[in-house]
Amino acid sequence: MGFPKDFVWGAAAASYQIEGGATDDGKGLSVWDTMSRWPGKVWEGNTGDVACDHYHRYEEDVRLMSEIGLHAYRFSISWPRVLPEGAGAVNEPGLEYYDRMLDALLESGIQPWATLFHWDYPYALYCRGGWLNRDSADWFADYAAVIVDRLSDRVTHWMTQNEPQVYLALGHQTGEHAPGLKLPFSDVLLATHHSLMAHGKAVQAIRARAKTTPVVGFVSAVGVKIPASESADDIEAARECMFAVTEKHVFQEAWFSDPINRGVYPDDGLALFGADMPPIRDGDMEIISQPLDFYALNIYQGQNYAATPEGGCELVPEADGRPLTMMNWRVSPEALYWGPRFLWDRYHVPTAITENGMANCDWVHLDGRVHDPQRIDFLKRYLREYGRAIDDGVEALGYFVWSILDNFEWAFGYSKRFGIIYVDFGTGERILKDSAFWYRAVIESNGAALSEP
Ligand code: GCO
Repeated sequence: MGFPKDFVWGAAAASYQIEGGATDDGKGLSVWDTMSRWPGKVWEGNTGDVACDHYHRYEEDVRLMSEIGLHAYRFSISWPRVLPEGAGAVNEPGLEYYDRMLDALLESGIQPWATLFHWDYPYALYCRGGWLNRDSADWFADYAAVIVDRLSDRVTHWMTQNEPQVYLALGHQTGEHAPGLKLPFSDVLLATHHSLMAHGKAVQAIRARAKTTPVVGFVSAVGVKIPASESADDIEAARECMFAVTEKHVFQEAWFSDPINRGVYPDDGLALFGADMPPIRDGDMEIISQPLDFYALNIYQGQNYAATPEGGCELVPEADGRPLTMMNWRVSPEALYWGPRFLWDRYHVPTAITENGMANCDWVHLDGRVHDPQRIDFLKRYLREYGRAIDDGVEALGYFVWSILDNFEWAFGYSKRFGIIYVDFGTGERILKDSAFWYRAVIESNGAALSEP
């Protein structure tokens, strides 16, 4: 299996999920700070107030990353930590925190991959209409400029937004995620349009201001449609389904990937959404479709699709008792072949897997260790499939396990453990899980260890 020589092996996390320090040193509130306090929104009323306390323990965490041998660490910046009101005055201590964290990474030879926005939207901007306000695209670009001016001497790899599908569909349509809104679909489409424009304007800001040549990507939550067999008919059916827009929500790949990579909204979606579509002004689509250096894929699972006799595609009924993770997500390794493959075939933009992993039933065993054989098996199966995609010509920059640490899993609070490092949320103690040691061997061998049974 040929992982390229310069393939980047990393792990990922996001600000609200690990930092804590929710009101420290002048940080403003995010919509997750506020919504996590609403009764019944998050499991057992958990909040990110302390989380992994990474804000105070980042040095220890960087040491652990270095023990695992990570080449790179994907993190996100808390927008309200840097701009407490979302726009305007800069909170210098917030920037100093990211300075210190980056310096620690670089001293350990770990390359930072920075995500500008991973869902902790400034509450003050939400009060000004948030993503419904057309100015939100400029607010984001201005924030991007502050970050790039300060950090781009040390950061080269940038991602604008993480999975806007999720905060738009779950945060603005179903209300499960912050800001907890249940808006009419026309408003969801309007917010989505502004969020896409924010992405494009941030790419422009990064390219215009970066002090070192930037490598820029957009992070998509990819629901993969896996061909039920490798017959040409099933492959083409799954491909068609993967990019079809057939339902009235925005959690559909092509609704983002076509505007971003091709500068157009897909025709089937436009026809289906009809009068709910917001007005699109001249120049908007050009802003959205800034050329990218990579398309970043968060892939956890896929479903099998087969060709129908009429030439369409259909979901293959799922087997009872199929393997599921603690999120009840399918163990479906081929998603890491077909997801990158279909996206590469369609857009020819290099891929990176910026999240992949599983919630496991982890605890500290009697011997004081955390044994997580399911996670090792899961990651091995998925990584073999990404290796196969690379062998078949998909260009690939790197792979990031989600997550470096157990953390605040949004509406599920601390009830789900995704880390390769165990965190005791009472004491803050960290323990490397077996999967962390296994991953070290994978990294050291540049993937050769994946062939071991
Ligand atoms: C996402 C987010 C992460 C999650 C992870 C597990 O993909 O939903 O980027 O923040 O924690 O994916 O659900």
